[in-house]
Amino acid sequence: MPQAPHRDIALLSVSIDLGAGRRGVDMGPSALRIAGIREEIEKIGHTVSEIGTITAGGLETTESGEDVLPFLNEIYDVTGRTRAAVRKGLDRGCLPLVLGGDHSLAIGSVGAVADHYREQGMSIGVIWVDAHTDLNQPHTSPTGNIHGMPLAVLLGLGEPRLTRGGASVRPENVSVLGARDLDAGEKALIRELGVRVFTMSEVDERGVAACMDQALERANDGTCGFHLSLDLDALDPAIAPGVGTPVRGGLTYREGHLVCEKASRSGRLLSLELVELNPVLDDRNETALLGVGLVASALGATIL
Ligand SMILES: [Mn+2]
Repeated sequence: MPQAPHRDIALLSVSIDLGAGRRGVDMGPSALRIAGIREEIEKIGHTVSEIGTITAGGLETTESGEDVLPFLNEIYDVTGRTRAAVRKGLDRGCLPLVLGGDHSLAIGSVGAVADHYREQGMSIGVIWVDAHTDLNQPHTSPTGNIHGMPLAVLLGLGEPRLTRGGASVRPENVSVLGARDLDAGEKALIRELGVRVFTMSEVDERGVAACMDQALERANDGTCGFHLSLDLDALDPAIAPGVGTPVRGGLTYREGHLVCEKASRSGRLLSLELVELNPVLDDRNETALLGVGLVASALGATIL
């Protein structure tokens, strides 16, 4: 197996939990740093550049607003700042790694990566590893929480302030892996758009390797590479208790690692993020440590 080539990793913390229904994921980036994320990346042989810490207003002191979508204004602002920071990392030739924070931040991170490559005449794919599909729209969401909507936004659907009037990715280049808790509106949208969802049933049936290979094929078909969005709730809550919205029946430790190892081995990874870590619900930072290991695998750490 070839070693991952040396990269300069642009590390960005986005402390936000306003898109989630419960508090705590804003502390995710701190927990990941305590778990040694920088050191683990450097151990692989990469260098790390800090490109900033983005902090959302506190829930108690931020206007929720009168919109259907709670905290839309603040989330719009945070995703805008995330977008700018990730662009800065890409302009420097770095591979962006974003630490969250709730999944709404992906609107900014993936948006930035798509913009960056679109300006060079290229498009990107997305592999979304998640217990949910995050394909809700304001009219289909049972909660209104924006962290259930980012993938729809990236496909150009939903609140116009968040989509900024366009799509960042094409449905044929998007796959969700690990899903097991979908809302009715999301199921309808999946059929309508042709987004490929590798459910946990399919992972059980066919094996995670076959599913990930197919996700990689889609993500790389006609694109310059792909973004990997890792929601820690994709992993089974037995090994990842520190997440905001745990759902039973998730990926095992090794399945999670194999997904990340395959992402690395493809040689086509453009950027990634690790989101939805909730230290308040975690047990001695074990979910953060798990997340650090997954990121290391995605960036080229190998067993042998
Ligand atoms: Mn998610």
